[in-house]
Amino acid sequence: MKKRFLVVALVMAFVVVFTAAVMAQQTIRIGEVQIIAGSAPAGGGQCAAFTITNVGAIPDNNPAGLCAPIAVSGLGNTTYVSMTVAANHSWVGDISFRLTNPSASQLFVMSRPGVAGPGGGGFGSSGDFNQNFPVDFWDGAPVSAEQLGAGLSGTQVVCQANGICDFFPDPDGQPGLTNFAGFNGAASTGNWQFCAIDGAGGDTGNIASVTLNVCGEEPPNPSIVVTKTVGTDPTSCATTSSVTVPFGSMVYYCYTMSNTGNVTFTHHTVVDDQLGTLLNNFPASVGPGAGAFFTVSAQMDATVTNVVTWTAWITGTSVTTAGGDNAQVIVEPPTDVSLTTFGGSNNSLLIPVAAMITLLGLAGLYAIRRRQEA
Ligand SMILES: [Ca+2]
Ligand SMILES: [Ca+2]
Ligand SMILES: [Ca+2]
Repeated sequence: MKKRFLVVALVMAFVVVFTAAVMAQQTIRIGEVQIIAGSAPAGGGQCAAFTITNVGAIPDNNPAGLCAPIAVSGLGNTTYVSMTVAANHSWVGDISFRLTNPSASQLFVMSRPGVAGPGGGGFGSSGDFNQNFPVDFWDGAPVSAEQLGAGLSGTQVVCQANGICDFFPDPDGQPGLTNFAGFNGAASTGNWQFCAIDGAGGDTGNIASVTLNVCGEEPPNPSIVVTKTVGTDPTSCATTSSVTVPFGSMVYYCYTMSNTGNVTFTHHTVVDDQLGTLLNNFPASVGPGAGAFFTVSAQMDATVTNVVTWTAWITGTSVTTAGGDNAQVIVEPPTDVSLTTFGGSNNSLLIPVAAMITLLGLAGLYAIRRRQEA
């Protein structure tokens, strides 16, 4: 009989201790996830034109050439480039155009049309450039830049005379890239450099304007800012990260995520080091500039600091990021530690503890009586 009672007493003691241990912060309810509206530029594709004008005279028969920067910004990594040049010159076969991107990759778009290769003999195409008839260079154009001015007389103007105004790049043996697509994938932001080089003495000219048409795409930049707050108002997301409350009070934690990157997150996992996993692979679309929040209510009987980690990602991809924050609840100790104070309206969760302790006491008394009877 003694043994059986001992087991009962041990179980009861365990229940009392366990109940007290989990009562430091009783999770009552996890609120619904709410989306915060907002918008910011996403990392999609976009294009823009960048023009320089009155570029200057091309030094005659000088390999240094006339060079000028073209500032490009706001497009991310390059996905497309084309170039339009408005020039004046009396012998196009003297001229080469070279384009260099911000990371120093270069493309000879045109290299002395009609002169075979660098250092080749002859004088090339004798036609003229006129700024009123600009020429376009782009990958996929119907005619090679090496054919620019081919067949024209020495006084005819390229594009005006034959209607051939579009050319694909042809470095004709010059070092570097072979087409505009060679720039793709590299950062477009920064100074590109355009150079016009005159490779033979005699005829001269200038560059009126150059336009770069650039398309780009921002690389994915997953980024979030996580804020954890706590307060006592059940109807709003608190603005404070620390709160002091009476023993046994209900508090309301608010977990907020702000999307500060350029991707749209689709799923979320939120783990609180004290309250456990609050959201697990939760589906919610949160775009750039938008956000999400939810609240969790908990009844407090001890001071505690919670640390949250919010992980957001795009399902099916490797795009993921995480952020964290903490919040503190300071619990004022009860003014009277006797059992009689546990019955207050704010302390309803402590009633089971009092009941357990009372039961344990009664059981003890019962055991003592049985021992005396034995
Ligand atoms: Ca050539
Ligand atoms: Ca000429
Ligand atoms: Ca010349």
